[in-house]
Formats: sequence, structure tokens, C-alpha cells
Amino acid sequence: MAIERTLALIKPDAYPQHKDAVLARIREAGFTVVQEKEVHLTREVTERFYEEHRGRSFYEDLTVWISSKPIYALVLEKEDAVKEWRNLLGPTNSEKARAEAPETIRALFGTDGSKNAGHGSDSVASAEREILIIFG
Ligand code: YYY
Ligand code: MG
Repeated sequence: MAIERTLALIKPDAYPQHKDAVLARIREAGFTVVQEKEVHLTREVTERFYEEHRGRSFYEDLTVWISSKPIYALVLEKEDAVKEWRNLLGPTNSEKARAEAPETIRALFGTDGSKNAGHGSDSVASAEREILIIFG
């Protein structure tokens, strides 16, 4: 395992109201916060961010929603950060998370199968791409 960086987003259903709770979990898990900021993404940037999902049934709703209001973005660093952050988030579907992983961020703060409180990069390569989009 190696020291990695990953991109975390606190999505509109969890930001700002659950920011402090999410940050507490990030600290408890031993991540270093390398960069952080509130950001209101444009629709265009959001579409680029999620371009792997272009054409899927949920793409429109997802990109409209993420660009609808400010969110909170963080670059997290830790050994095995990509996998560790996704483990903290839990399953993509918040209902599934509540059933299978009730202590996870999506279980606690997510809304449903689409609105799920947080984002985590799925690989080191994705993390590099996503960090560049959000932080330049
Ligand atoms: O990486 P992760 O966020 O866990 O899931 P993705 O498969 O990359 O999907 C991105 C985003 O899209 C997900 O967080 C919620 C939403 N979504 C959805 O609304 N409906 C689906 N069937 C799958 C994903
Ligand atoms: Mg993904």
C-alpha cells in the first residue's frame, strides 16, 4: 500500500448541515486534509466531472443536482486513501448503506439511491483527474 490522495465531496443533501460530522469522521480515520474549499460548480464543470456516466438514466438529475448549490470539496491524503475514503462513505445507494453498513456516511446522511451525501474517487487515476477539475 502507498500514500495516496483522493477527492472527497460533501454533496448538497449533506452540506452544510453535516459538514462538521463528516469532517470529524475524516479526522478520526486519520486522513490529512491537504486542500479544502466550498465550491459552487457550474453545470458544465459538473458534466465534465461525471462524464463517465453521460447517457445513463441518472446523469441529468445528478448533474443538475450537484450544480444546484454550493458543496464542500476536500483533497484527502492517507495510506490507501482511495479505498479507505470509499469505505467510510459506504455503498452508493444510501438505502443499501443503511441496511448493510449503518455507520457509514451515506447511511447516516444520504437521502436515497441517487442523493447520497458524498463522493469519493474510484482510483488514483480518477483522483488525479478529479482534483485537477475541482482545485486546478
Ligand atoms: O462512485 P459512486 O459515487 O459510488 O457511484 P457511481 O456509480 O460512480 O455513480 C455516481 C453517482 O451517480 C452516485 O454517487 C449516485 C448517482 N447514481 C444514481 O443516481 N443512480 C445510479 N443507479 C447510480 C449512481
Ligand atoms: Mg464513481
